Amino acid sequence: MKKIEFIKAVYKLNEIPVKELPTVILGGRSNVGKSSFINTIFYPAKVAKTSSTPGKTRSINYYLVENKFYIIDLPGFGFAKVSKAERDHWKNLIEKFIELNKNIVLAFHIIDSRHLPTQLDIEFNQFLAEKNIPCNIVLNKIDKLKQSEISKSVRDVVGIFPELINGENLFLFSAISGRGKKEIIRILTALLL
Ligand SMILES: Nc1nc2c(ncn2[C@@H]2O[C@H](COP(=O)(O)OP(=O)(O)O)[C@@H](O)[C@H]2O)c(=O)[nH]1
Ligand SMILES: [Mg+2]
Repeated sequence: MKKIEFIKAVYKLNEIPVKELPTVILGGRSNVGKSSFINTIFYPAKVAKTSSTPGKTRSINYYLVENKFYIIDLPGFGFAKVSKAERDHWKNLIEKFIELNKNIVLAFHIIDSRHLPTQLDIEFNQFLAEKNIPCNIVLNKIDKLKQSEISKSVRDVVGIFPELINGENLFLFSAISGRGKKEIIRILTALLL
């Protein structure tokens, strides 16, 4: 992956860029590591802003890769410290956006390997399945776990999402060690052909 450009931050559904290009979406809880994922995959370009303060990305961030496809960093869902009304607002916005966008070819759903998927993760996964959007689950922050804990995390997530097969639609990832980067790049490269 060479050329990536930040295109725009979208706050409302009528601000979506008009170019019809294949689109990859990136979803997950607030602070799970979506922006870090982009920076790791496209290193040395450091295009995405990361933050240790949860709940920062409040926009739909469009990146353009090699002028061929968009990759979109969605607002994080399920940050505990916001009101239910605000959580619902973001969940609705994300779902409407996905429904309106007919160019989505693939999703990466990022889940922190240290925690069980939440109800919102389950709902996001189901929503993508209903919309027939192929989804890869990325278990990240794997650098924080021992091997035995990694195995348990994989077992747990496969227990919740039985369609997952490690290495096929489930990937272990670390923005720190770069683990899993090759596999993700292989998937994205296929979109350039
Ligand atoms: N140890 C570790 N920390 C990570 C990893 N990915 C992200 N982080 C940290 O998690 C926090 C949130 O990351 P960010 O990418 O901003 O999350 P986002 O809200 O989902 O975009 C930051 O402090 C990152 O440095 C990872 O793979 N390993
Ligand atoms: Mg972010």
